[in-house]
Amino acid sequence: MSRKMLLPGVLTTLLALSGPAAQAVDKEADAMYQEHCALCHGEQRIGGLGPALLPESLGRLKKHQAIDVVANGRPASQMIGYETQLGGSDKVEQLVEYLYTPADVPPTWTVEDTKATHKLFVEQKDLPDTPQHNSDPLNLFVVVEAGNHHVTILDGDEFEPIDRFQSHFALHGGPKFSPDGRFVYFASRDGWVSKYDIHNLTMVGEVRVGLNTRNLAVSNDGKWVMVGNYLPGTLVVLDAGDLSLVKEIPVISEDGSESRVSAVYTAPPRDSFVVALKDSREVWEFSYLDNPDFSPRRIIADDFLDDFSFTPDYRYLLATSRRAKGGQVVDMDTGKSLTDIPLPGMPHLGSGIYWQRGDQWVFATPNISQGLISVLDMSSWQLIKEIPTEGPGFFMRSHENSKYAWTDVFFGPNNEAVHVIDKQTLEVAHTLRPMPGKNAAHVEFSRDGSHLILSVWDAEGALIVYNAETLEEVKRIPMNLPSGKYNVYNKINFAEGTSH
Ligand code: DHE
Repeated sequence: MSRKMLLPGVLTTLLALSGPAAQAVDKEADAMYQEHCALCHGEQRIGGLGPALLPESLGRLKKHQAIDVVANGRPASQMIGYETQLGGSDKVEQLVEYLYTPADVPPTWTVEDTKATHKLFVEQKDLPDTPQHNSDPLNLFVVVEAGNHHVTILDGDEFEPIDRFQSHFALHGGPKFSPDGRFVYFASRDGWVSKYDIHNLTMVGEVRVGLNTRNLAVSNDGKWVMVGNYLPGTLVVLDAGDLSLVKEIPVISEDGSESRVSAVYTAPPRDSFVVALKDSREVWEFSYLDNPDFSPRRIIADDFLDDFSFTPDYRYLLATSRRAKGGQVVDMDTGKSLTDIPLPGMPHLGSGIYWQRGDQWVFATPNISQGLISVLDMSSWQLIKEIPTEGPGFFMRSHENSKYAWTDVFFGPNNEAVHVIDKQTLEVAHTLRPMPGKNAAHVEFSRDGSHLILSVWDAEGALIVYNAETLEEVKRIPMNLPSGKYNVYNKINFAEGTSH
């Protein structure tokens, strides 16, 4: 089969390009790949029906896991096992080694490629504007199932699924909602952006905007979606209505160097997107009022700022700073760094939350490389406390109606534990081990904060619903690697205690 027959828009572009060979490619493995894998994963390994199989995309999959998938297949997917067809385990290992070797022609992605992938499954005007289900549309949870790449829409009162559908491979970052909560937008690590209608329980459309995507944000006027990419280093603006391409913005710093995008966030009170750049000492802000060209405002930072959280009014940005091996507070109005903050373990900052403690507002975040929660005073930016945990954590959550903040122990031997922290005393009030031996992580509260859902992040895991006050288990729903959960009301209100 000719290369151009498979993915015309994409491959024509790729084949026209050449680049320096990064590493000698194993010709025998390449032949195995072309015979058995290319049809679904693309002849240039950039993905097709199946995910991209490039080192840039496989970073999260350990080689032994890849060997298992190639040999035995992936349950509940179209990926079958290939050990026999390839001729034994040595061949499987040889093929996997090839997948982890950079391509001889560096992959590229262009505006034409994006346009060629754009699909609308249904015309929005043909869909009813009111919910076609009986659940409270604002108390639904969108649950990402990482194990077999599905999404469940869960009723937040009964905790019963009302829909379940396949997602693109490896969704990452929180799905983001239209301001009225009707639509939800997903980004996959492979660059796919999908739009789903929660009122009609139907997928509206999709488009692929890059080869390796970080996350997306939706403007608070509901008009725009901005997506940040590692590969290529671009920001992509889509029309939030039909996902058509509005603009692709190459990320070039003032000194002319290129950068990847770490993450993009919406700052509702500023009517802007704020972008963290991985390889540049700049923060970019895109106002979407009177800025039809989406020209960036460049804030020149003292350091490389990897990832952000914000104060509730979005006046101040809290960033992890590479040089300071901690954090920095940047005043978004003046564009000046205000102060360094002590964040010793390079947190997954988007996970930081804030709450009122007495008459003081505090910001708290887990740290990826140290088992402690950093709690800071949001007016003086002084460290109030480092709360020791049983290991480094990823996520933290609370709700304005709850006296507790929940955090996980994502890494290390104690990852079965979740800590429930008293928001006033800043002490660990309870430590739960919902499924001993299995990683418990990521919590989201219901709209009124009366209940919360915890993921047991395991192939034989579960969603566990707790009463937020008594901490009693209310329900357990078995699930394959449930990861993030997102409550519509909390998300569209940028509620206290949840991620933005
Ligand atoms: Fe995430 C959110 C970055 C690894 C699961 N992650 C985010 C966000 C950023 C980020 C910037 C906030 C954007 C947003 O929500 O729109 N994550 C990174 C990394 O840099 C890191 C450490 C390495 C990487 O390869 O990307 C990383 N993240 C992971 C994982 O290994 C996790 C645990 C599993 C996975 O799916 O890859 C993971 N990240 C998540 C989840 C969110 C997230 C579930 C959304 C959290 C939320 O509640 O909003």
